[in-house]
Order: sequence, then C-alpha cells, then structure tokens
Amino acid sequence: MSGSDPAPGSSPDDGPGDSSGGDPVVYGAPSSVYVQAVRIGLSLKGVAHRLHEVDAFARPQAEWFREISPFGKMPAFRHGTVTLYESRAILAYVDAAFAGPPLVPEDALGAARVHLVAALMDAQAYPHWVWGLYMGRDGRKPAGEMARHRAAALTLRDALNDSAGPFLAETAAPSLADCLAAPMANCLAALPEGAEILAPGTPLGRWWQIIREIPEVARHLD
Ligand SMILES: N[C@@H](CCC(=O)N[C@@H](CS)C(=O)NCC(=O)O)C(=O)O
Repeated sequence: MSGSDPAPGSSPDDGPGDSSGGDPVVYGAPSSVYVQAVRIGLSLKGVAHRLHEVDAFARPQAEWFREISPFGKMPAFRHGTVTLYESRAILAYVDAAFAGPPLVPEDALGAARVHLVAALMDAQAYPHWVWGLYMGRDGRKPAGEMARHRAAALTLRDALNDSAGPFLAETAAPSLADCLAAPMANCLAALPEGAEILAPGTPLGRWWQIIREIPEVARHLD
C-alpha cells in the first residue's frame, strides 16, 4: 500500500522529488503523529502513497521544505500539481479526491461531529496527551506542568466519552477524526495515564481496542 523513499529522498537538501508519477507523496517522519494520521487516511481510502522522509525537527530546515510547508511542520503533501500542508486539510483533500470509504459523513451533524473531534485532537490531544504527558514522561517535565496536562487530558477524555461510538465522532466506520486520534492515543497508551484514559469498558477504551486492530491504522502506528 505504501512505501518509503530510500536514502536519496531522506536527505533534507535534495528537494521534494518528483510527484508527477501518480501516487501522492507525504513528507515527514514516520514517527510523527500527524504524519501517521495522514498515512492512515490514505490507507483507509485505499490510496497507495510514498513517504519522503524529512525530519521537521532538524535544523536548519531545507528551503524546499519551507516552500511546501511554510511553517516548517510535517506532514506536507503533494499529489501531481497539488501541494498542501496541515493534516486536516490534507485528509479532507484525500477524502474528496479519491474513491474509497468516506472519511467525513455527508449529513450536516455527522460532518460537524467529525470536525469537532478533529479540532479537539489539534487543540487538546496534541498539546496535552502528546506534547505534555508523552513528552514529559519519566520526570522530563516539572510536576506542576504535568499536573496541568493531566487535568486537561482528563477533561478531553470526558468530552470524548460522551460519544455513542463505535468510532470517535459516532460514525459507523473510521473517520478523519479517528485518523488523527489513533496516533495520539497510541502515545498515551504507553503511559500510566493511558490506563486511566483508555480504560477498558469505557467508550474511549472500547474505541481504542477496535481502532488499534484495524490493519490500515495499525501499520502506521509506531
Ligand atoms: N497542525 C499541524 C501540526 C503539525 C505538527 O505540529 N507537526 C510536528 C510534528 S508531530 C512538527 O512538524 N514539528 C516541527 C517543529 O515544530 O519544528 C498539522 O495538522 O499538520
């Protein structure tokens, strides 16, 4: 389904490569939760893609990368003449441009729920689950800061547990929101807080048991 550019494509200085050949190209590191989200979306749609490895955390960033990702964040994306950045925009494009199961429902409320959960992943899950609890694990951040992340992480858990499931935005199949949420929950799952937030028997815990086993998702989780 997906491949990874070999060594020549992984140097930050050798340009974005040729994306005119058909398959979309995702630029970023396979360990990035946002890169994983986009790759999950492509796989769920059944779209073959290439990963062009770029480490957006490395400095200096290559000029060609800043041209396709002006804020220097991964992933960036190319499909023929189309160039995009920001995971939610990329996923929306992938959903609309390719056949395959929809990542956003057509009905107004269903679509709104997906966009709400996707927004929560950006605004709450990334800063608190990933950047806060995961990056601060094993005493890497001060206790006071960790307490703030823990409180926000639990508020997010409570909001997500309001969903009737089976997927996070109450869709019958994985949506754009699940593409973003699965890699972030995967960071959490490795932590003591994960046992609480993804507790079996809770809506979020049941979701995690299902989503992590879906092959198109599992193959991109670190
Ligand atoms: N809102 C962006 C966030 C992307 C993002 O924060 N990516 C991180 C890696 S997970 C990154 O590239 N960080 C590099 C940096 O901040 O220098 C999206 O949805 O794509």
